[in-house]
Formats: sequence, C-alpha cells, structure tokens
Amino acid sequence: MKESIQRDHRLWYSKPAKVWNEALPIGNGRLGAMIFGGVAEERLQLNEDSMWYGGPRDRNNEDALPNLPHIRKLITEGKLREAEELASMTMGGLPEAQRHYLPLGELQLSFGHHDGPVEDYVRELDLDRGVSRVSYRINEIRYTRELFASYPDQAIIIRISADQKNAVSIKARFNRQNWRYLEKTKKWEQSGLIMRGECGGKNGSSFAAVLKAIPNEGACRLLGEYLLVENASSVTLMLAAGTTFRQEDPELYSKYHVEELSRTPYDTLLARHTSDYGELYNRVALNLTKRSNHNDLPTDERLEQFQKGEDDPGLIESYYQFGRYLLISSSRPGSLPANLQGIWNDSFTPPWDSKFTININAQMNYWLAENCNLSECHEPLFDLIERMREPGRITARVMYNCRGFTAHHNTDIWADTAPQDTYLPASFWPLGAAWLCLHLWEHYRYSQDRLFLEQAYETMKESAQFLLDYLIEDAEGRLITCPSVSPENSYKLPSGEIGVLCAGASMDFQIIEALFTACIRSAELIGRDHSFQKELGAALKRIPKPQIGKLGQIQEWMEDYEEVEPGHRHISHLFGLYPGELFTPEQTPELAKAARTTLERRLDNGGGHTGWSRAWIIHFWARLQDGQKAYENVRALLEHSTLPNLFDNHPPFQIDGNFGGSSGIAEMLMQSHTDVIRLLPALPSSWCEGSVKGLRARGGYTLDFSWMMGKVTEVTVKSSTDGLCQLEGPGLENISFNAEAGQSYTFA
Ligand code: FUC
Repeated sequence: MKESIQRDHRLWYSKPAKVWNEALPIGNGRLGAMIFGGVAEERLQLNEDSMWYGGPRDRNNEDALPNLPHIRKLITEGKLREAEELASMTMGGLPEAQRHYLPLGELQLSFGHHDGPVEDYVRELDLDRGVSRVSYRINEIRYTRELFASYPDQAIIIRISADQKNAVSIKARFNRQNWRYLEKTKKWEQSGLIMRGECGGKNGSSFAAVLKAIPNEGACRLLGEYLLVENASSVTLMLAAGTTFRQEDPELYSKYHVEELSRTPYDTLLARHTSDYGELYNRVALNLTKRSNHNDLPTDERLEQFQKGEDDPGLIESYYQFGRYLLISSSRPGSLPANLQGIWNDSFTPPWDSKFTININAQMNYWLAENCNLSECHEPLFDLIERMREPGRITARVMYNCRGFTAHHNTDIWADTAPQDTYLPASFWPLGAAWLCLHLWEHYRYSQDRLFLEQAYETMKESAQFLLDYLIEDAEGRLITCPSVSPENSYKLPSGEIGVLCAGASMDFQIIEALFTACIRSAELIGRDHSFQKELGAALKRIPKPQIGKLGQIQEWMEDYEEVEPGHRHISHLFGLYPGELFTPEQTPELAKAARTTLERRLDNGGGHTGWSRAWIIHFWARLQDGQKAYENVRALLEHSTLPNLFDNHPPFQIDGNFGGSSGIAEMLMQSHTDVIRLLPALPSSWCEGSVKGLRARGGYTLDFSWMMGKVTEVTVKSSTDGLCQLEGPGLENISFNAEAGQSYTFA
C-alpha cells in the first residue's frame, strides 16, 4: 500500500493563554503540566498523578446488610421514597466521600531583557513529536522555549534559548496556592530548588518536587525562594517529583533522579523522548481530506470557524490525534489510570474530585486504547482493577454478604469500592467492577495474549461470582439486580411515585450478559472451571432479556416505566449497542431499530449536552451504521463541547469526551465486534476520500486502508495470530482468508 500522507498535526496559537482552558497540556502518564506560554512570565501548572488528599479507609457501612432485605421489599412494593430513605442511611459510605485528586503546584518563570514589543509570537503543541514550544522576538532577539514530559526519563524538561549569546536570564520559583497548605521550598546546592510537603489528611502521602537548572554559559544563584539564571546562552530546567504513594523518600528520589539526568545532554533527552513517544503515536495516521488541513490558522480561530459551520476534516484529524496524544500523556505503564481530567487539574477541590467515575467516564477514557493502537496505555486501568479486588471483596461481603468483588459508581487512588456520595441516582449501583472487568476481556480480544487472559480470568470470575450471589429471584423466577439504578435517570411508577432505586435496570442485565459470556469464553479458551461455566450459562438463561417498550424504544428498566428525563445525558440502556454488542443491525435488527428510537428520543429531548454523552452518541450512530448522524454528533462535540485548547468541556473540562471523540471517529471507520471486520461502516459524505493506517481490530489484526468516493480502494491486514479473517466494506467483495501470524495481506 502506498504510504499515506503524514500530515503535521499541531495545536498552535498566536497569543499566550489567558486562562487554564487555553493552556496546553504535556504529560508522561505520571507527571503533567499545563503551559500558559506567557512572554515575560511563564506559568506551568504542575501535576503528579499520586497527589491525592488522605490515605486509604474502610468506608463500608455495616448497616447495609441487615437492612438489605427490607430495602428490597420496599422497592418491590413500589414504596420508593421509603426504600430510598433507608438506603441513604444504611448503604452510604462512612464517610460518604472517597479521596480527591490535588495539584502539585506551579513553576513560575520570569524572564529578563524582556522590555520591548513582542513580535512573531507562536505557542504550539506538536502532536507529532509530543513537544510544546513557545517562540517570539523582542529587540531582534528570538527566544525559544521547548517543553516536554519524558516517560523514559520520568521528568519534565524545559529548554530556554535565544539566538544571541548570553541573552537568557530567568528567575524561577515554585508556588502552591501561595503556601496556604502543608508545604515549603528550600534551596538545593547552587542551582536547584526543592518543594516538599504533605498532601494532607490522615495517612496522606508526602510529596516533593525538585528543579535544577543547567545553564550553557552564564551563572546560577539562589536568593530566597528564587533560582536565578543570569546571562546564559541557553538553560535546561529539569523537574522531577514524586510522593510516598510510590517512593519511600520522594525528595531523595527526585534529587537523585535529577542529578542523574543532569549528566545527559539536552539533545539526548529530547531524542529519547521523541523516540519513545513516536513509537506509540506514529502507529496510527489518519487522513480525512486531500485538501489543505488549514494548519495555517491558529487552532482557536480554526475551532471558531468550525463552530460557525465550516467543514474542516483536517481539524477532525487533529482532534482525533489529540485524543491519542492525551492518552499517551496521561496513562502509561506504572502510572495511575487517566482520571476525569487525565492528570491535568489546577483545583484543590476539583469537580467530582477528579477521580474515577466508573458508571461510564473511566471506561470511556479507555475506549480508544485498543482500536487506536495504544494497548500499553490500557495497563494502568488493569492495575487499578487488580487493586480493587481486595477492597471490593470486603465491600461485597460487608454490604451484601456476597462472594467475589464489587465496586459502585466511583473509585479513587486507594481503589475504594464503597459507595460514593448519597446521591441516589448514582451511588447504590454495584456494577462498577463488572463493567471495568470487560476491559480485561477486550484487551485479550485485541491482543490475543493468552497469558494475560489466564490472569485476567481470575479477576473477571471474581466479579461474576459477586453477581451470581447478588442476583435475586423475582416472582416470575427471573434473576434480577436489586437494589440498583439506571445511571443516573429517574422513573415514574403508575402510582405517580418518582424514584431512582429499582429492581432490574436494563443496563445491569446487559453488563451481566457481557461479563458472564466473556467468562464462559475465557474459561473455554484456557480450559478451566467447567462447572462454573455451567453455572454462568444457567444464570444467563434466567436474566431478563432486553425489552422493547411502548414507544418502540429499548426499555431502560425491567418494567416499561416512564423516564422522568427523556433527554438524560446517560443512555445506559444502550450499553448493548456500545460498548456492548447485543444490538446489531445484522443479528438483532429489531433491537437495533429500537435502539435507534431510544437514541432519537434522547436527542429530541435535548440529550448529548455533556461532552462525554455526545461522544457516546457518536458510537451509537456508528454502530447503527449511520455515518451522517455520527458525523453530526462529531460536529456537535466540537461545536458545543470543546474548549480553545481542544480539551473536552463537560462543562467544566472533563477528558472523557476527548477520548470518546477519538474512539468514536475510529468506530466510524472500522468495527470488529462481530465475526467480520467492517471497513467504513459509518462514513459521512464529507470524508468521502481518505486513508487510515494502523487501526487495530479484534482477533490480533492491524489494518491500513484507503478509500475514494466512499469505497475502499486498498486494504492491508497484518496479522499477529493464525485464524480466519473476514473483511467487508463498500467496494470490497466479501473477503475471507486464513491469516497466519506475522503475515501481511493486501487487497486492492
Ligand atoms: C457522572 C455524570 C456526570 C459527570 C460525572 C463525573 O456522574 O453523570 O455528568 O460526568 O460522572
């Protein structure tokens, strides 16, 4: 196949960021910074992923279990208010909140010789290299700042240079909310600063950040809390940080680390970073247009043009790659998973604690990991799931007297599994771990990694064990969940009573169906647990099947209740359309039609008003193979839910919409959830010509393909396993062949 055009993808601006939502993110999974790009003053808002308030706690409410039968009875009798009152007191976590994520602080830089008019200012984030740059001229001197967060070297590196000798003078200091918390700075030898402190709370972590300057010519001094570099030709600043979550002594670790790095030339650090980053990023190239991709326009202006209705497939390419950039920057092996804000957070009390919401948001963060060829970036989520097993076993036993492990709609750095908040539409929903476990299965399906599956199976099995015990028999002999919720919608009983706690939310059954089926498949593949397979199979037969309601929609609850908010942002009952695969136009056309009705009804009533909700909707339309509708929602995501720095706007900033946006775009171009890999299942007319390289399909395949006038012109499949490979797509005869591991197959 011809090499597809590799385009420049960058975000760029002709002025500094005034506010955080205009600043540009860098990160290495663990360390992150938002770069404002000011001229005389630069501000780097810093994060380290393990900076969380407080230590681990057992928050399980022991009053849950003795009251569980009564809560169930009240729900069955339709006494929703009473059930909810009792549940809020007996099931709520003690205390009701999990831990929250905190900023590391700020690095402030001010520059000397900067009193003159500024010319040729550019601030950019080069997605192709994972490097940010600020450049301008003052008094005929060009100043350049280059910044990146290196994964191999575990540090943030800043290089400041000028095109005249000895023109670089800077003053640097740390800051953290003007020192109102438990921290201080101190000097370190002649050219370094240390900030150290406590994250706060009982058993909370301690942290340290260390900065060192390595000037080329010129000199360094320390005065008060400032590090001064005077008359250098260039200077490299290195920043390392850590907390006691990982290091016994984060100050010692950071000092030692920076000392080591300072012996490595800047160019080597940069080369190590770009090669590490490029290895992940360059796996996928996407071209949606042959026209210029308008990179001559600053990104904020370009976004505004788009928002006024301009067609700009090049911007969508950049938005797609930005999502991949953000995952590479916020989720790398050894880091925590990307939280609600990835790693980028400047607030000491962030929205929803900037933690892990597991009734959609954390999962959506990882929808792009496999199909967009960033499988390694999925690992931090698997580590967290592993850590949730022990607390989740306690929650399962203490609250419900069940085996296995469970989690509710949130978790935090300590893998807390007890309910979060006493927010009835969300809190008492014990399916969080089950949904997360499906990510383990997906990783296997894409990678075909048998060893991984052997370990993951035990985790999936434990989560299924919980559900086997949690399910109760209803009057008709069906196995149902109770109490539960359909995140986070309310329903109306025929009596007029409104409530949220329910028996049998449709989403629960769809998740259970997916998990039990995945467990059975896994156990067959690795030859384990014959009788457990049978037990799961028997339970599956007794779980309510998806129902079509009076409006022709997929029912959100087991009964055809009226939804209180028909335009609700959650569309939980379409789990079976995406990420599940229970509703497909080919195999279950009636359910697919009902899913369409559900979707239309949500949208007619104002649905999709948060970024992540809109991103989910893109997937739904893609799975329904409606390219135009999918595209309308891609547009809506950029038009209504995207900030000037291309961050997703819930509002406020929440990263799931970025990740979901990228994954949705990939889902429009290729799908592999059935036996057949389907190319261009939902191609809109404005992307009628294009090419993509490096998308991953289930079964261990990597695909490159191009198309013209909506028809596939060439496709190459690289296979990492032996097996039957089937392809379909416009312009292709149905292709079916026995692929061999390590081989490549091209069809034109
Ligand atoms: C869920 C959503 C909200 C928000 C929060 C973090 O509760 O319903 O919209 O995304 O998570």
